[in-house]
Amino acid sequence: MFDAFAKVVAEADTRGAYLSASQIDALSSMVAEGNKRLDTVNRITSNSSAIVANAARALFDEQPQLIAPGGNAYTNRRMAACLRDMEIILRYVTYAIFAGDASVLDDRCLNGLRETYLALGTPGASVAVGVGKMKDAAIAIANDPNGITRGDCSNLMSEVGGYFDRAAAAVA
Ligand code: PEB
Repeated sequence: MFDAFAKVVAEADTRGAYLSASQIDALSSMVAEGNKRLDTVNRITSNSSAIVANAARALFDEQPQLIAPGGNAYTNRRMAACLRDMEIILRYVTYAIFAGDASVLDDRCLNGLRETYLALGTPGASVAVGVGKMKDAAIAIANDPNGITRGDCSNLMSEVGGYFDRAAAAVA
């Protein structure tokens, strides 16, 4: 598991090189913009229940077969497992945002997840749709200019979107 700093150090070390000026510049701007990152993690974390519940509702509206008898989220046990899975994925996305690196998401959440869903008979494509809905909600909440110092968060929001896309692509 890496964060953005450890990733750069590991990369330089495999080359036996000092950190390059561009690597230092990139990390120095990450530090300078760090409050945006922490605010983003904080906003997503404190709205996580709503993000998960609304995404699941929207998914089941679009794909009612999931909650019909015989569906993959039918019965409270499967519904609970489904909500729990979405919560786990969102939690790892917040870790990746915090670390500025996807490796924690890859190694601890996404690795083998497609195979798990295949084995369970859970439709990965539907999970991916749910993740996409969490992405939209998370970005809307994180990027809301109200109640916070205003600034340009476009790079950070595309980074955030990238983590959700990565999760969706891993199971689709
Ligand atoms: C992954 N999900 C399920 C299981 C596992 C995961 C390992 C099997 C064990 C169990 O049932 O608890 N666990 C989960 C995860 C990590 C982990 C992400 C990462 C670290 O450790 N059903 C639907 C939707 C979808 C869904 C499409 C969006 O209709 C999910 C939610 N996951 C779902 C369901 C089950 C499951 C298990 C329904 C239960 C499947 C079953 O028992 O039939």
